Amino acid sequence: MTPTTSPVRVRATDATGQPERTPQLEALYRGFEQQLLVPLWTAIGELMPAHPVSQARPHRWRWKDLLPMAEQAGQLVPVGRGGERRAIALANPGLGGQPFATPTLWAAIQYLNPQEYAPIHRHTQNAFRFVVEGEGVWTVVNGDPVAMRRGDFLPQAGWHWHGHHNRSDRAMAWIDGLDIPFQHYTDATFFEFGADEVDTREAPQRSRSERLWAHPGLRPLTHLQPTPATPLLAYRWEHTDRALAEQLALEAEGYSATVEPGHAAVRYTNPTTGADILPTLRTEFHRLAPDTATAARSEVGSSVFQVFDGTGEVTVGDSRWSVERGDLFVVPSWQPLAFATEHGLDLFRFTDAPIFERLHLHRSHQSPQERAEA
Ligand code: GTQ
Ligand code: FE2
Repeated sequence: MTPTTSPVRVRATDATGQPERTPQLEALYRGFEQQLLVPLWTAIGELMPAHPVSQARPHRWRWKDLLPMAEQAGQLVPVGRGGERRAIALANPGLGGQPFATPTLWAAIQYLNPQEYAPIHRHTQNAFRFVVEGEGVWTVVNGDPVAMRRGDFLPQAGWHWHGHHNRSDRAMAWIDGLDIPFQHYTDATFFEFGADEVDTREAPQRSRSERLWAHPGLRPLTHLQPTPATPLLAYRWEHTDRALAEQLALEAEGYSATVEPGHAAVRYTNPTTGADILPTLRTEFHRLAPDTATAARSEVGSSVFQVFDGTGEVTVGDSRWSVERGDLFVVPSWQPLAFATEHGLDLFRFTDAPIFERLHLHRSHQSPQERAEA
């Protein structure tokens, strides 16, 4: 084939790699737009930064602002079929008003009045509840009623039927964590309605799942197949609390049992695999002893924390907040996170780390700098 144009000398680009905007180039760019095309050289800075730069921003929500609004919703908004849940989601200020705490994680406060039901449904989204105060609600997962009390962590795998029932004469609030944003972006979601009422004629303190699985290190021989989500539906506060107290006690006795000085931590795991409780969600509990400061750490993937007890200072990137019981805050991908506490701090954490680990995209970095000032 004979070339119809003679070879051109491409003009030099500027410091950001952009060619000089000649009239011909402007016409080409308009053509790209009309044909729905985008050249890499104008987009590469945002698409391929040197390290993760999240649209999500560090943000803190105070429990003392959230809880009264949930109570008001309890007065004004019924729970029933269609709306499904009286759950109010944290909307990250960097994510355009969507009800997403981070690009992958949903975090909400849910509220049930005395004797109220949240009807049964199921969805592919993985979920859990964590209780910072109160009791009296049973969450019924595939027909197994699970009591919810302060400090309990209650995972609930995708596609399991579930509804909630407040059997007490006091309202109860708790937090929900789900992978709603991740499944939304990736078009992976399915949903089905179940029964309108939640059967809690039987409402034991211990669920059937705990009777089968909550015996440390003991696997029922009837259940030797690994399952992708944990079969244990409640991780009770007494166990979490004791595990953390013992880590700190061992450290004080001269055995190094903490992740760093004064910082005890546990991960909730699936007893059939030892891995994370749910395929897309990691959950942990961290306890900082009084007068502890942690080193700044960055990680690929995002986290949501809820303060369970105590007070302290949290630094996430350029943000710094004082936090107290019930407060929630988000840590976007690769933003350095550090804590300092004078009186001690108990923190519940959930993250999307299993997604990144499975895809071999996980990285972390501990800042070589001094620990934060206590
Ligand atoms: O309790 O089943 O916060 O399906 C969001 C979606 C809670 C729940 C949420 C849900 C639920
Ligand atoms: Fe649900």
